[in-house]
Amino acid sequence: MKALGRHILVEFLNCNADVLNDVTAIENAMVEAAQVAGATVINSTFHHFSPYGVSGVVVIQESHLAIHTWPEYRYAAVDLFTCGDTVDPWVSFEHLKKAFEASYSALEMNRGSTHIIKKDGGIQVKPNDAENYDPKKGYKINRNVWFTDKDDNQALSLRYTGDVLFDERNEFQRVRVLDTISYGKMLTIDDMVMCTERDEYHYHEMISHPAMQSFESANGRPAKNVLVIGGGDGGTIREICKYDGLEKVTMVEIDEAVVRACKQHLPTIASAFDNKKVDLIIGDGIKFVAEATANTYDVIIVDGSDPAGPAEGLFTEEFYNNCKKALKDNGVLVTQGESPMFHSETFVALNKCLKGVFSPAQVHTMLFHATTYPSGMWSLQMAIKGQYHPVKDFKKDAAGTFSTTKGLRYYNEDLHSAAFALPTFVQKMLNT
Ligand code: SPD
Repeated sequence: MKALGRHILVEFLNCNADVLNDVTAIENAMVEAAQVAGATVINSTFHHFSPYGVSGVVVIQESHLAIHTWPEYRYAAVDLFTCGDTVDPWVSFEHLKKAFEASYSALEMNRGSTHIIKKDGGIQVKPNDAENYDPKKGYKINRNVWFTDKDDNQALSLRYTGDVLFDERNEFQRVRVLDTISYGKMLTIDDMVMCTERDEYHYHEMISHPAMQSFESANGRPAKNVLVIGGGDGGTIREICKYDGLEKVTMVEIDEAVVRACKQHLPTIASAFDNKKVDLIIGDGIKFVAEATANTYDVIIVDGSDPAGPAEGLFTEEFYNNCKKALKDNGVLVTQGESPMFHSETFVALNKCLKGVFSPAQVHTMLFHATTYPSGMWSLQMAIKGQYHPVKDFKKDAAGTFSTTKGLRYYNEDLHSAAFALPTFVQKMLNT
């Protein structure tokens, strides 16, 4: 039978009474229950009643999860409602059963059976997107599913088709590839956008070329030996392999699932893994740098995720001290620096950390447009193990020829210098 939604009504019995009276534990359990089932959480609100009991609801893109608890009876009434076929409410049920240490009885109902109700039967629903509406067939895309990259107060959402092309959890993180409506396929890690087909070149060109061009300007020769930490989607090594003078690029990615997902679903980004100059190491980049031979690399690029999970160690003084050691004299380091608007504390802390490891005069901040990262304003930090200045000493002509002949789409010789020009509020944040 076809229906608009699946509704599971659950009686959780003999639960852990303490858990049922703990509003934070219940909210966490309900949000996790939504996430493990693959739902996109929009919001949650929970309330503790005096002396006992908690009520709350988690609103998900695919509908909702709701609960009321009676700790004194060790009982919780739960309903799990999902629309579409991307989320299985029984996965949420299993999660909650464990969290409440409960026995149960449960009933599943199909809601809105399409034997009974008909689309467009009464009120005329106006299409909000004419291209997606066919008066005979209805909407071409009838799932309104959104992916949201957020912290507690800010978010960026992208609508996707509901198709999850890749979804794996491992000891490090959750890796997904989603099919977005306007940005092509998108790689996410732990519910954060890493890259999309449509705008990935902003990030990958900017994390690669200012550093590579600065190295060449400073040393009068192209970078030959490059190290990339992270970057498992392959976009950064794709850009580095555009340099004819390159001899070797070593890439150390901790999670082979990222490489596998991107080779399979994002081949235009993961296009350089077969290049003979690429040495891919699946391993811990932090350890790799700690053990690296001193004075080895011309350029080091830290293309990590945000500072949660395995990327946390990429934001420490120890890590950058090791990077500095592994760099040759006059070598260039660049690292993704988070956002002055979305992650302002990390942005400032990383800049301060690098200024301590190198010196304030050797650290330079760039901004660029990251249209699919929250706030859209993203930074890169460059540190130079030498006296070269990436704007004052920059050889513009060589960069211009390179960006034109290689068909770059974001980076060019003017943008190189412009990227280092910071808005006043950012200068103030960094005391520059
Ligand atoms: N918030 C996103 C920061 C992501 C940085 N790394 C992206 C990986 C692209 N190669």
